[in-house]
Amino acid sequence: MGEAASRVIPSTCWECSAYCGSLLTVGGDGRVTKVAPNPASPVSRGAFCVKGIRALPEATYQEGRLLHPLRRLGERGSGRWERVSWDSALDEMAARLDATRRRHGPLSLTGAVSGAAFSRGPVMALLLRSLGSPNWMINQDLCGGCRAVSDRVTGTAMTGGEDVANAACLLVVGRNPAAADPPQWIEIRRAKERGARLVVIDPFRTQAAEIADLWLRPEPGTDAAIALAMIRHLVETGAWDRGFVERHCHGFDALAARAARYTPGHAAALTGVPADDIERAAAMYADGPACFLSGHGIDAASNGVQTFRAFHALVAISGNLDRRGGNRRSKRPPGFRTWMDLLHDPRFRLPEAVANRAIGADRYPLWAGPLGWQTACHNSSVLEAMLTGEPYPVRALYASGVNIAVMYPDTRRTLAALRSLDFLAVAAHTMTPTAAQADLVLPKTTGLEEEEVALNQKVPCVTYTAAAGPPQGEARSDLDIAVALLDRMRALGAVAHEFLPWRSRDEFNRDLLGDSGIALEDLRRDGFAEFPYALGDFDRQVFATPTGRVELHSTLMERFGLDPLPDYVPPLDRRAVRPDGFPLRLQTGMREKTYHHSRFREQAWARKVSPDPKVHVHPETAAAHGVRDGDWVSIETAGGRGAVRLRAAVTDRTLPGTLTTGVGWWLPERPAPEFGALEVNVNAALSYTGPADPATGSVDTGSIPCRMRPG
Ligand SMILES: Nc1nc2c(c(=O)[nH]1)N[C@H]1C(S)=C(S)[C@@H](COP(=O)(O)OP(=O)(O)OC[C@H]3O[C@@H](n4cnc5c(=O)[nH]c(N)nc54)[C@H](O)[C@@H]3O)O[C@H]1N2
Ligand SMILES: Nc1nc2c(c(=O)[nH]1)N[C@H]1C(S)=C(S)[C@@H](COP(=O)(O)OP(=O)(O)OC[C@H]3O[C@@H](n4cnc5c(=O)[nH]c(N)nc54)[C@H](O)[C@@H]3O)O[C@H]1N2
Ligand code: SF4
Ligand SMILES: [Mo]
Repeated sequence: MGEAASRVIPSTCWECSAYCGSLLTVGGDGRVTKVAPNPASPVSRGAFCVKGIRALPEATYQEGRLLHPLRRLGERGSGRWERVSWDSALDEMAARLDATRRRHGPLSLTGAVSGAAFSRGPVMALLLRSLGSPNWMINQDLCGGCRAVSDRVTGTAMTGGEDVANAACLLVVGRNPAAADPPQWIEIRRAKERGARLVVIDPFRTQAAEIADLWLRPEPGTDAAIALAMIRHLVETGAWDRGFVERHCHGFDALAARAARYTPGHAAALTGVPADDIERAAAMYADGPACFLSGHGIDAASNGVQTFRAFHALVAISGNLDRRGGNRRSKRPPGFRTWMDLLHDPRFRLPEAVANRAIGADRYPLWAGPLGWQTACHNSSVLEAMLTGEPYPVRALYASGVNIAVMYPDTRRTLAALRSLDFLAVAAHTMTPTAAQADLVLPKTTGLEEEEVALNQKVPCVTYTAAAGPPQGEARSDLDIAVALLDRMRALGAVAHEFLPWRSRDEFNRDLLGDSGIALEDLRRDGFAEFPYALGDFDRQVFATPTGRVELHSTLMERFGLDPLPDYVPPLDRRAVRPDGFPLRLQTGMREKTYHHSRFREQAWARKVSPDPKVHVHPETAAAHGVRDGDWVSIETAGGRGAVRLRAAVTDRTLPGTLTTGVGWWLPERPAPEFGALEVNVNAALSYTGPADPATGSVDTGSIPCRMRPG
């Protein structure tokens, strides 16, 4: 073990989508003794956070980590388990999935994973497709799905490519980088120091808002009106890029006509932001190069795609697309395959008739099924199928790397759906409220134990995560589990297609690298590989839309009966007559520095830093409700199925009448199987069946009418 045998290897943290470069000190026994930032990483340039330094090693080496497969004893959720071998776990999983397939058909099998931002996304999708099912659930309807679909139909292909370092103006909308993306937060402050102007649009006074040159504070969910008024301003003042628009955009006149309705006065009335400030924001943005940074605050909403369409159109007509200091389009080394490519690869395509039956593909074709962004299905509809058998039965689920019982809205409904299944397997690191409902729990490798190769969206480079040492206990990677499971399914005659051709992670990663000229060995040595790229190469890297142009007027949206032009769609709490008794409005999802969603709630240091689920309440609202700072309060939403108990933080950072909270709370020390997830988890109070974005099927995680009482 001795110190003498220690070595330092470059890697990449994958605990969040910042993908910081790291340096791992590994002892002779393969244990990581230290995680430090890698100053050479072009992605993070030496930035890092406590989750990478502290939470990841603790998640890997902590007592209480799941180290062996577990098989349920007694009733589902009874909390009684027996340790079994991998062979017996996989034999049972194969037999149970096969029995379900024989009884209800292959479409009754489904998977759940976070999405194609990690290799486990395509692995899950291709595993299910190999078994003949197009159904796999992703988190993204609740995360970045609206911006992704807008980006795709508009043809901007720019999510992630913010060139903060070279921008003269930064437009930060619905994003809280100080908590959610430490490297980006450092970059923003650096840009500000060198004189870049910062415009922040956020109803909450974030750290970014505090240092902004101009802070617009809209009523939640009304941002599209600001974007359209900014477009109008650019059109009126001639500050749009005529050359780019004429050569590369489709539908400018129609957009201009739509935006003409959004005079500063009208937008001010809709958003609560003074008309002068909207005009000032537009003028500052027009004086570019300007970079648009967006986040969850305007995503995951029933008007999310339209809001993003307005901002994406603004980026395009101002000439900031794929321009130095603007928003870079996604770049790649020729010959490199991304995880997303695997999802759309003709080699791995299900027969059309099967693919089209993905749950939700009929209602949300731009989201679910073969034409959808990630070809996944529509989660809430899948839960409904589990509960009702409509449109067809979904009877077995394999969930990996997601804690859906906590992270999907309407916890009671999700738990009921999980309990109704004939078979549930969950791969996880700890016994979560999701894993606690399983028939089989499979121990998963962590980000210190798996080798991963990824195309970075923020900085044009390929990043590398090292398998620093052997997995603890018997933990296995998603690919290893899938390969071993498919071997057994094949022996049972249950494999419909050979869509998972890789036997090992090494083979998989080398296939991604393809003939890009980047070797796995180079990545192992450096932890990343930058590659050359060109900006503004519009003739070579074409716009992937039906017209081959940036579609300000979207022909795809039109084809599917959706409004082809961006517009302001009122947020949920303004759309209908407000239901009686819900006078306040709830915003969820505020990120905390210590936690990644529902992760790390078992770690003592993190609980010490952030012991309780907080809700920010404006002093006037608190006084009107008899609530003092630090009091526990109970919150219910219109359309929700239960209350959540949170601790009030009284502050004027939030708007009067707007309650702002985080997400992901559960208490591992509380009794199984819910571990407090019905009490302190905000999703216990939300609905997953309310109004949904017509393109993505996303429900609102903000702008939700609610009420609060002390206690
Ligand atoms: N520490 C930590 N970091 C994380 C995560 C984590 O759990 N913990 N999660 C990661 C993941 S998966 C994601 S998706 C990202 C999310 O990270 P971000 O995209 O930065 O999202 P949030 O941190 O939720 O910040 C959203 C901001 O939008 C504001 N907002 C809310 N409603 C509105 C609105 O209607 N209009 C406008 N303009 N603003 C609004 C909120 O006040 C808040 O400041 O963070 C990633 N990083
Ligand atoms: N109301 C509301 N709901 C939300 C949100 C919100 O703002 N408001 N945010 C949404 C967003 S943006 C997102 S991204 C989702 C997040 O939803 P999830 O992805 O379900 O959230 P996590 O807590 O990160 O769950 C990850 C689980 O996977 C395990 N895990 C961690 N790392 C690995 C790994 O490397 N491999 C595997 N196999 N497992 C791993 C962890 O043990 C943990 O239990 O939640 C969404 N839900
Ligand atoms: S911000 Fe923290 S958790 Fe996210 S990748 Fe960087 S070190 Fe890891
Ligand atoms: Mo997310």
